[in-house]
Amino acid sequence: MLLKGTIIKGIGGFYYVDTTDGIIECRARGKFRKNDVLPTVGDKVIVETEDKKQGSVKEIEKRRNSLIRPAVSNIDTLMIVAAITNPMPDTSLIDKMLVIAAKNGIQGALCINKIDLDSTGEAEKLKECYENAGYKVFVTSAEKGEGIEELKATLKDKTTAFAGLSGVGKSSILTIITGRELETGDTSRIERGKHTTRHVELIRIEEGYVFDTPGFSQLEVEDIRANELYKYFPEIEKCEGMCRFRGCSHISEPDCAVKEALDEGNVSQSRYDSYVKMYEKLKLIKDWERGSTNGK
Ligand SMILES: Nc1nc2c(ncn2[C@@H]2O[C@H](COP(=O)(O)OP(=O)(O)OP(=O)(O)O)[C@@H](O)[C@H]2O)c(=O)[nH]1
Ligand SMILES: [Mg+2]
Ligand SMILES: [Zn+2]
Repeated sequence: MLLKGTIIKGIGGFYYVDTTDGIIECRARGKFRKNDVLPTVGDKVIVETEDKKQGSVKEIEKRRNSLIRPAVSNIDTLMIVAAITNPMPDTSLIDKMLVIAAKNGIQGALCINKIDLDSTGEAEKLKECYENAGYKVFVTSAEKGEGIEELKATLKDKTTAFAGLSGVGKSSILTIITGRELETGDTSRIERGKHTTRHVELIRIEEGYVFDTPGFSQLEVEDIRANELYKYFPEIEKCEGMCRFRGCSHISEPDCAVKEALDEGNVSQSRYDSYVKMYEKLKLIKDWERGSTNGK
């Protein structure tokens, strides 16, 4: 028989598909590999099964979107989680993730966790920086249970992937939100380079879905032309058409509206630095080298 479902987890060549008849363990059939489409957690699929326990993925429905890091598909929001400390916020990584989300038509948002460890008001500064850039920002402490209700409210009727550095508290937050005991790890383990969450997992909550994903720190933005990068920085995009030169790179040209916004504090230095760093890297990539990072 054929059943419709959603891939909620993939481990060791098996995919676990949530259907109205329960969770079915599936081995992906060869043809998807040949087509270069790897089943991804979040995929809507059709499963063939005899006993409603084991089966095989027969078809993958066309995706709304997909990301490689974290490997998820069909999401509404990428909730980037950062910690005040242990580990320190990596704004360069956050900005790259926001660009990749926007490029794929996914809403980006930020969750600043571990605010119980904030002794210098760092959380407020970070919040202001990203709110000024146009993003929704949540401030939480999974340890103390603070800010979780506000965060939960934004997940309603949406599919949200939680992503970010290892140890920021993604699984800790999602343990509270889902009521599921997700594995969390102490920070000494993370300092040794060990991630706690090893697999992407899609979890149904009362009104919506959330993904817990493994932490990562390396990420490259490649499939964007340098001269289009500004579109994925909302506060820079606002300046479009206001510079003296058309096609201004907003880096070294005179009378640049973005540089003015930077001087006036309407574009933050760290966001601008991220823009410049990404721009310089993207400029080195030739068009023919630009592979698609979407959908495969
Ligand atoms: N002080 C404090 N510690 C926290 C908070 N949230 C999580 N932690 C701790 O941080 C450590 C890492 O938390 P995890 O939830 O495993 O982090 P993760 O982001 O899921 O990490 P990976 O699965 O490796 O990507 C654990 O020891 C948590 O107890 C918080 O709000 N405050
Ligand atoms: Mg985790
Ligand atoms: Zn400019």
